[in-house]
Amino acid sequence: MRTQVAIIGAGPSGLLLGQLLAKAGIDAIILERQTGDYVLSRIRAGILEQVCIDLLDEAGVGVRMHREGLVHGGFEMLYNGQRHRIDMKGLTGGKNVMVYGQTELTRDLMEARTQAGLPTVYQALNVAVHDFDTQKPSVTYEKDGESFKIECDFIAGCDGFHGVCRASAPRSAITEFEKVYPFGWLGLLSDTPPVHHELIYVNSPRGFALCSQRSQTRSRYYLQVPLTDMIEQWSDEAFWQELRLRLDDEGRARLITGQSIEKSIAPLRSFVTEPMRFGRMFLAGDAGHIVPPTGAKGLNLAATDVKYLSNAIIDYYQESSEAGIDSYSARCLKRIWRGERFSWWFTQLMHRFPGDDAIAARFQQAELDYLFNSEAGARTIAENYVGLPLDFGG
Ligand code: RFL
Ligand code: PHB
Repeated sequence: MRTQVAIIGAGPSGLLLGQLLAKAGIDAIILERQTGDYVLSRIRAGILEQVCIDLLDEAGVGVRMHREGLVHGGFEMLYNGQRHRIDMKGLTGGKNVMVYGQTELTRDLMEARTQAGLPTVYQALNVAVHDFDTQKPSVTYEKDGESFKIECDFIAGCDGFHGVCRASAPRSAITEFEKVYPFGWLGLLSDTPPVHHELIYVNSPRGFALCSQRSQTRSRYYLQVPLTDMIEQWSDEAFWQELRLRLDDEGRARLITGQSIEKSIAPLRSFVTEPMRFGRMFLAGDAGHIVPPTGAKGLNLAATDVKYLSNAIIDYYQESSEAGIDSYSARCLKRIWRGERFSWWFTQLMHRFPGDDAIAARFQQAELDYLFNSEAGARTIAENYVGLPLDFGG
């Protein structure tokens, strides 16, 4: 088999890349280890930046998103029993974000791929990448007990944090930066109306909580929990009880609880790989970097990696130019580090850290006080939350 671009991973990064390349008439095959249903069952991101919305439109998969997604112009922060609204739209000259679940976005991309008759191999096992330091890379895999080889011009590693592509890069050529946080997020999805029409980020003495949503009838809530907690310890009732304790009176009065549809614990990590290109293999999305979810940046950074990569590959074929390929890694990393910094900062601000002393609590309090009472402070958080434009300066 031969293709121009072998894409490893059919998460949002791989599927979006496949779509953008197909629009430009470039062939790609996607190899995915799991089944399509499994990919759709992972409940993850919920917030799309404008840049990401624009990319989905460009890929031709934005129709349902615009119909069903909820546009948000602000969010609330709850601290010390008081709520403070960050007026994103007002503070950024009219920018919003969109509430639209990663599951839905992935489903839209999958359907567009199927409709266009583009090839995706699900349950591709033992995927291995070869010779990406030459002009003739290839990928091998097994499916239903048979072995296959794909020859290609480029390999796109869109295979997430536990994928094979980053792991196959020569150790001497790679630098990894990592910070693991001493807690996780316990998430619960339920078919209940959200407690508030906008998101609420909560810093309470019992730890962080987040009230998010997927629609006007579906809620997504998170609680900061110790890393040692097991999901079996958290009945739905225990979750709701703990959430109530972290909310304010208004939140407690309005909270509607119900049976969970999904419940899981995710660890929090900041992680960056440098570089993101190894010869003819590129990393994109979670394969190259992870942020703690507090800033809602992971999927958005993945989408912009994919945009830079698709432009670079299109320029290679259409303009015979390698300039985009050569600058891919540096271009992505500049944006990624900005997202990493914000996500780390917002995580530090909103969580209770084990072993924190009295002075750490006062620093947090003073910083929140600054954000709530200074327009410059509020604008800093708003500007970062709505995200950078695709071609940001500085
Ligand atoms: P994915 O989604 O992990 O997809 C990678 C795919 O590659 C496959 N794969 C392989 N296939 C073949 N062979 C192999 N050897 C393979 N190894 C792996 C996997 O099965 C998988 O299908 O990475 P991708 O596409 O880069 O997408 C990244 C996003 O999923 C991620 O950044 C976001 O979910 C992060 N995130 C959020 N991002 C936002 O922008 N806004 C949010 O509001 C937000 N909330 C979140 C989040 C992530 C969370 N968790 C669980 C970490 C909330 C949470 C709780
Ligand atoms: C979500 O809805 O899953 C979500 C929203 C905002 C975040 C993280 C996760 O910061």
